[in-house]
Amino acid sequence: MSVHLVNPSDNSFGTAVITPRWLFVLAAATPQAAGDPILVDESLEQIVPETIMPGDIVGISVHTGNALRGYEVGRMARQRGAWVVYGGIHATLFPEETFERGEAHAVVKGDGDIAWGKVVTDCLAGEPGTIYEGGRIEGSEFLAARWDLMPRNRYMWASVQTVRGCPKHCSFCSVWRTDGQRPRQRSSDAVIEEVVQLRRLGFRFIALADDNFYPVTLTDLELAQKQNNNERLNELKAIRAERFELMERLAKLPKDTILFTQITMEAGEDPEFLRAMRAAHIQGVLVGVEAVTPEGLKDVYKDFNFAGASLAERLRTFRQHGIYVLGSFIFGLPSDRPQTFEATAALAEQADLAFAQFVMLTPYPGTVDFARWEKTMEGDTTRIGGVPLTRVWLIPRAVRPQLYWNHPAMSADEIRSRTQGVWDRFYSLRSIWKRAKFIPSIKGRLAFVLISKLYRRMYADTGIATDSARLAWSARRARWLAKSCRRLFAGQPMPGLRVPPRVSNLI
Ligand code: B12
Ligand code: SF4
Repeated sequence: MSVHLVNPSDNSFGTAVITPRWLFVLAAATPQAAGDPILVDESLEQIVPETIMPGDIVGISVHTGNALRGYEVGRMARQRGAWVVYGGIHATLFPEETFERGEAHAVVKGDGDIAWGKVVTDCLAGEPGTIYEGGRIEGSEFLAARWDLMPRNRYMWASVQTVRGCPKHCSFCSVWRTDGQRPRQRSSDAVIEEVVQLRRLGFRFIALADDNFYPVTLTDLELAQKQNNNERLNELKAIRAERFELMERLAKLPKDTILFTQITMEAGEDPEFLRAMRAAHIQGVLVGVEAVTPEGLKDVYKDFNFAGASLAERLRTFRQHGIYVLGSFIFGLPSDRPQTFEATAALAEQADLAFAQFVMLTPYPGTVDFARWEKTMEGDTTRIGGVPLTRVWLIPRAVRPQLYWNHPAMSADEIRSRTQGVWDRFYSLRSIWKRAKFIPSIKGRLAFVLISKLYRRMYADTGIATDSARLAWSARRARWLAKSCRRLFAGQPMPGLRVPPRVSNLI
C-alpha cells in the first residue's frame, strides 16, 4: 500500500517556479505506518495512472483553478481501486462537489496538518469517514514541510509559511473567510529551522507563502490606543513583536539569501518595518494594488490602499528601502473604463515596480464578489456542457469563458484584449530593459530579462490567451525558459549552516 499526494495541473512545464507547500506539509502529516508518500506535482509532470494500485490512498489538493483536473485524477484513482481523498481551499468551500464530480471517498475541510493523519489511519483500517473537519489550527500546530522528499532540481523557489489568515476583507478574496481574519503566526524557531534546512539543500530563494506578512498596521495600533482598548493594543503589540523577532533572526542568514512575500501597501508607511524586512533579506513583495482610482478601490473594499499620485509614491517607498515590488492589478472592476488600462500601465511604470501582473476580475468562490454575482445569476439559464456559469470551473478549459459577469461599459472581449495590451506593454523588451537598469551587471540584467519573459509566458499567456495555438506555443516556450531560469536561482548547498539562535539567547 502506498500513499500518493497529487497536485493537479493541466500545464506541466518540467520545472516549476514555487514548491506547492501543501504537498510537503501533508507528506509530514502522513503517519509513519503508511511509509513515505509518493509526491506528484503535475505542474512538473502528469501522474502515471499505472503507479496507483488497489488499496492505495490518493490525496488530491484542489483550488478552484485546478478542480476539474483534480476530479479527473480522482476518478482515475478510484477506478484503479484506490481510496480517494480531497482537500485544499476549493474542497473546503465545495466539499459535496468532490463526491459528485471527483468520486471522493472522503474530504478534508480546512487545515490538513492534523486531519490527514486521521484520514490515512481510517483508510488503512478500511473505514474512512466522509467529511473531516480540519478547522483552523493554531500557528504552533502547523507542521514543517518534508523537504527531504522534494526533487531538488525541479523548483526555482521553495516556500515556507510564517502566518496564515488576514485581518482585511477584500471583496475578491476568500482568504479572510477560509483562513480567518485572526493572524495565526508560527514561532520564529519553526520558520527559521525550515529556512535553514532549505539553505542546506541549496535553495537561496524562498517564498514566504503568507496571506499577509504585515498583519498589524500602525493604524490598527493607533485605533486601539484611541479607543483605550488595552487588551486589543497588547494583543496587536505582541503580534508585531513576534514579526520583528522573526525578522531579526532571518537577518542572520547568509547574505545571499533572498526572500519574497505578500503584503499590503500599508507597510509602506512603516519605515521601521521596511528596514527590518530588508535586513531580513525580504527583497521582494507582492503588493495587491488592485486599482489606481478611488472608485476602483471602493469596488473591492480596499480603500486602505492609496490611489493616484500618492499611490506611485507609496509603492516607491518599498524600492527606496531596497524591496522590489510585484504589483498586482485587477481589470474589469465596475468602475473601470477604457482609459483605466492606460492609466494603470502608466502608473505601473511610474511606481518603480520590478514586476507586475494584470488579472481580470474573477469572482472566486467564497468571496463577497462571488456571493453577489451568484445572486444576480439566479435566473440565468445559460449552460455550457450542461454546467451553469456560476460553476464555471467545471466547464472544460477549451470552452470555458474568461470573464463571467456583465460589465457596465465594456464587453468581455474588450476587457481581455485591453488587459493583454497592458501585459504586452509592461513586458516589451524595451520596457524590461529599462527596468533592468537597477541591476549593476549586464549578466544580472540579462537574467532579469529572462525571468520577466518567463513570468509573462507562464502567467499571462496561459491565463488570458484564448487562442489555442498561442497557448501551446507559450507552454513550449515557458518549458524552455523555465529550465534556463532554474539555474539562475540555484544556490550552493550549505550542509553545515547553523540555525541562528533567538536574540534573547544571545544576551
Ligand atoms: C503562496 C500562494 C501562491 C504562490 C505560490 C503557489 C504555489 N505554487 O504554491 C503564487 C504567488 C505563485 C500563487 C499563485 C496563484 N494563486 Co495563490 N496563493 C498562495 C497562498 C497565499 C498560500 C498558499 C500556501 O502555500 N499555503 C500554505 C499551505 C500549507 O496551505 P494550503 O495550501 O492551504 O494547504 C493546507 C490546507 O488547505 C489543506 N490541504 C491542502 N491540500 C490538501 C489536500 C489534501 C488531500 C488534504 C487532506 C488537505 C489539503 O492542508 C494544508 C495544510 O494545512 C494562498 C492563500 C491561502 N491562504 O491558501 C493563495 C491562493 C491559494 N491563491 C489563489 C489564487 C487565485 C492564485 C492564482 C490563481 C492567482 C492568479 N490570479 O493568477 C495563482 C494560481 C497559481 C497556480 N496555478 O496554482 C487563491 C485561490 C482561490 C481559490 N478559490 O482557488 C488563494 C486562496 C488566495 C486568494 N486570494 O484567495 N499563489
Ligand atoms: S486580498 Fe490580501 S489584503 Fe485582501 S483579504 Fe485577501 S489576503 Fe488580505
